[in-house]
Amino acid sequence: SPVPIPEPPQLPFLGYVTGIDPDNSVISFGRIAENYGEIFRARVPGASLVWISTHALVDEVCDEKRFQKKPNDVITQLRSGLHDGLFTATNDEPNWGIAHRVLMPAFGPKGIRDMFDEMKDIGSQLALKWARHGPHARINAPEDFTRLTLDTIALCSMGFRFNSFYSENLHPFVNAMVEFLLESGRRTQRLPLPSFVYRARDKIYESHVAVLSETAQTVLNERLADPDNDRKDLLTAMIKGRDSLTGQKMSDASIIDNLITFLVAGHETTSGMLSYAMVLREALRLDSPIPVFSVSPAEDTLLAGKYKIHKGEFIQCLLTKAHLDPAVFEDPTAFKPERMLDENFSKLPKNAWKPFGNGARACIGRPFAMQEAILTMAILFQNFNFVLADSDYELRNKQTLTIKPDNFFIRAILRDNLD
Ligand code: MNH
Repeated sequence: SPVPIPEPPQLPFLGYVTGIDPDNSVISFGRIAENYGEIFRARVPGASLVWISTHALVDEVCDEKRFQKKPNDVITQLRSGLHDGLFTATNDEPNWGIAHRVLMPAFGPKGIRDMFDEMKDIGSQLALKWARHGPHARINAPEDFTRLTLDTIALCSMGFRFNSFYSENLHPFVNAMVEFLLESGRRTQRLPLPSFVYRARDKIYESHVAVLSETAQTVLNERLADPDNDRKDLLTAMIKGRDSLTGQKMSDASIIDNLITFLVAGHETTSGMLSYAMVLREALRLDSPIPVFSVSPAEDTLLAGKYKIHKGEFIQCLLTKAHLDPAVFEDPTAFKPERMLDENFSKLPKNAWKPFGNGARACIGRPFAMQEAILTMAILFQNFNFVLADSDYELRNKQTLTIKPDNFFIRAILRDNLD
């Protein structure tokens, strides 16, 4: 029989808005989870969220017959720039299916292998920069990894060079994207005040969105004007590909949405993973760059046979907790890469490691991200030894939209490769 889902007390009208740190909402919800256990319900203005924190519950909601992705508040905000692109689309929007079927082959083993040389090109730029800075320079690792991942996804997916390692001033797209992501996050935490209060912010937000779409439109136009270009990249796949189900081509608007989607979804995440890493799977378990994914039941249902969840309600899979479930991981907060060696990894219980989300709506860029990260790690460890720039540094996480280490500086010492 149903048992009530615990619900922290809330202020009238404002939901939890005032109790949640808008710059660190995931950490705030994580704290609530520590007090309330495997499940709690939180009402925010206009929505009811059920937060789950154990492997068993996450495993249950990964059953796509009962639960499907439902874009949460943050993802819904991102639609002002990304519309019905792959990441932000709802399951029933036709452009999701079309883009998914057109792009899946391009993200297959051959497509990703063909990107190797261009990934190496950007990785070498990073290594050269660190080598020339010398062993004493304080390197802001997350920042340089962000240059790397942004340049890599832009070059590999659309043949566009941001040249972030060489330019004094980054391309306007970069600032527009960063501000767009930050403000999208802040918009989810807005107080229910009259809209004029936010008008100035909204105007700036719209100008950033315009820069994103104008840049993508320019990249598309240049490619269309250059029919002899024989690059086999994601942009070509989108221009030439046909949906295997309907025979349709992707519309220009959908191509632009997905170009921006790749730049957005493809750089912060991978850069976060690299910043935490040595050893990628364990880094993703302890610090998932996307720490929450959201699903929703198609019908009223009982979770664990006892928690009543209503149709349409959000279920927030809180990976910052579920990835630390002691029922699955011994000594769960310890960094033990050996637990992710292939022979152990393949024995993990189903759905115990979900940094790339679930099912049909899981990350399409996973093989891209893993090849890029492994290649970069190889280049870096072949050439450098690393030390913390601040020997007493303790890891703190900072949330933008994704999670990255805060204030994390390293020094890169060239290895003597002659012996
Ligand atoms: Mn990625 C979806 C994590 C790298 C493009 N990505 C997702 C989801 C997670 C995720 C989690 C599911 C979100 C949800 O359920 O709402 N992604 C990552 C991580 C990395 C990453 C942890 C790196 C590490 N992602 C990349 C890269 C690209 C990319 C690189 C592009 C090349 N991701 C996407 C797209 C989607 C997605 C596109 C949406 C897929 C879909 O729903 O069809």
